[in-house]
Amino acid sequence: ENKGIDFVIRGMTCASCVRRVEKVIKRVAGVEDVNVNLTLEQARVIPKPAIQQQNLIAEIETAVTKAGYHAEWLD
Ligand code: 9UX
Repeated sequence: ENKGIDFVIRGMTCASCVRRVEKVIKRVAGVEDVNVNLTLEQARVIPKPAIQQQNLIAEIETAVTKAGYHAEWLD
């Protein structure tokens, strides 16, 4: 089983924002794939197998913050 991990993403206002956020999330080790939805202000991350979810969540939140946006895990 490899369920997606969902985040609220704040601060995106255009399609280039979406591409930026997708790019920084994809660069996080442990991320298999990501899809960002501007309208919903959400990202769905597919983790690589056998990745510690809590570590991955923290790393994604940090990476998105460094890019100038805000990510918050959707429990
Ligand atoms: Mo679009 Mo987003 O011109 O930071 S890239 S607003």
